[in-house]
Amino acid sequence: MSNFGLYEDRVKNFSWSIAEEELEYRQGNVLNIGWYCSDRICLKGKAEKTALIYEGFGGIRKVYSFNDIRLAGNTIGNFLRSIGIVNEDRVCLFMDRIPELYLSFLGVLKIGAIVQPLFSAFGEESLFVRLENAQTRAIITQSKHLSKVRKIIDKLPHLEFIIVADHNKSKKLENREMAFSLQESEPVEHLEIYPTKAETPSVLHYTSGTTGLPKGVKHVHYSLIAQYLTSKWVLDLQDDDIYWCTADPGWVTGTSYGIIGPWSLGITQCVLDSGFSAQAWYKFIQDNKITMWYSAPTAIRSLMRAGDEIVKEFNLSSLRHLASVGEPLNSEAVIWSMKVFGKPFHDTFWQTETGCIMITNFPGMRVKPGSMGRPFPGITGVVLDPKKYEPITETGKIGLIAFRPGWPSMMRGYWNNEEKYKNKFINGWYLSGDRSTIDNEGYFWFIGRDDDVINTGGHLVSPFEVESALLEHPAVAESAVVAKPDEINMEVVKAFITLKPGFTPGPDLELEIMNFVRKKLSSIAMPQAVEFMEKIPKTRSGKIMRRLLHAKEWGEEIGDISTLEND
Ligand code: 6R9
Repeated sequence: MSNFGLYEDRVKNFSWSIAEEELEYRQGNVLNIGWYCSDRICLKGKAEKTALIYEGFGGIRKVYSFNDIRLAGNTIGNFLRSIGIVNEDRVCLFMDRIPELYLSFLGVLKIGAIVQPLFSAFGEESLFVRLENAQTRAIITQSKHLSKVRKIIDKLPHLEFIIVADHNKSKKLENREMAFSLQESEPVEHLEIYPTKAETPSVLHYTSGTTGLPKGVKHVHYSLIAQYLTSKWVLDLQDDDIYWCTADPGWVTGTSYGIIGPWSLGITQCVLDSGFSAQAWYKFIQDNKITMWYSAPTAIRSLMRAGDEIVKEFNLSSLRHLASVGEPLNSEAVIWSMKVFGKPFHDTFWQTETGCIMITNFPGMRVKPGSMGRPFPGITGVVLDPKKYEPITETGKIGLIAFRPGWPSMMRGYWNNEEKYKNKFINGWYLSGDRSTIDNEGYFWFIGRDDDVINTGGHLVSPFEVESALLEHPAVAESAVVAKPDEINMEVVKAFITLKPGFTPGPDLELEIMNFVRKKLSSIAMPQAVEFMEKIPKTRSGKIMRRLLHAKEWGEEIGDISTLEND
């Protein structure tokens, strides 16, 4: 077989109608992701097949069949409808990775409302800007996260319903709060599915850019077509697989490939919601006989650091296929996985905006450690000259990764931000904002982002958002935030700060400032390092010169500083 195996055949004979036919979808018909992920699988004779295996803290384990998730989706959908939630209302899911999160996802979609999943680790400020931007009407959360919602509720007149999924009856609920218990509700056998069409909005994911507030990436139900086919062909999901996607649904990987892809294929999937440790992860794979594992480079690097010996304490022979996403997957990690698991992690490159995997090491194709692979069949991916915005034909030259729009799961817009959306396109290309080279066999080699966004452990953090949060601290006069190199997370957040008169730099203030950002935004966005400065370097027009600080952190050439403001 050639280096590319099945890949070239699939490229040659490709059409998205392959997925449409397999899903028995005809253009113009009703298309509802919630229905496809549960009701349809039951109708195909898999009602009793396990859909979800959940393990939480303290060894709690729950198992749901496809019929169980169908009923739960109906019950939640019915409840939301009963309180007045209608199609296209935004319903935020703000929960840890408990089963209710996954089941509510289906319920919201079934009634035609839009799901807005957010990390439960978010602090009140991160939560507020996203709920305000989306004008969210309802939020489903847990008691433990209620205090964060209560802090911002007065500033959110559109947020009419705060639904608590695990309410303890001895505690008093406040205005707009209500309890909803799935266990105590009568299961709803028949729910009228809202007749969503291909272009009806489905999921709203927030992602961070360099400037401005986070953007709401709008997806539609038609995204299913691409998420289904990429799950089948790239993640190689097969009927008897036990699949584990380690991503939180607050991140697009946790919805496209942690809910929609696998369930639309009728695959059994596992969720582990008990934090990270090499021991716990290997045990989870062993106990559940996981066959397909989709994870991220930071986790893989942490496992590498835990060492090879610990791997031998577990029986991981069930593993058949491995894949990774979110950050550059270094060649060492691929080589290590060959050594300890006997198979490589297959890198996949994509974005919240693309909704599905775009560039990948296709199963059967020769993996070149350190390369992201080649575009998924049907995807036209190129690197563009950064000045002319035309495809670079020379191999090995750095350009901007761009795609020809038109695949089913492409975002349909940024929520209420037409201008930012328009700026993502040029000469008929969608600009990813990343840089890469392409080698003589068409493999993409990631170089870096083309903006200042920080990718820490796979999470995108906007320097602007952290700078804004820092400015709210009483001691901070000015701040500039850049990425700092880190062995495990690749990048972490570093803040340069000038202080207001009367404040003295020191470790106590440093900790206080770090904690301040953690509470406001999240532990992910919290600066891992703080450096106090006399003056923040700025351009003559007053823009923070992050590039200069970044170069200093990474020991790189500083380049042109002619626009640097003088004293
Ligand atoms: C799915 C997801 C997108 C950004 C993307 C790029 C980085 C993703 C990558 C990768 C190198 C890979 N990224 N996959 N970098 N190699 N295989 O990650 O979505 O959170 O929107 O991030 O992540 O910079 O532009 P999102």
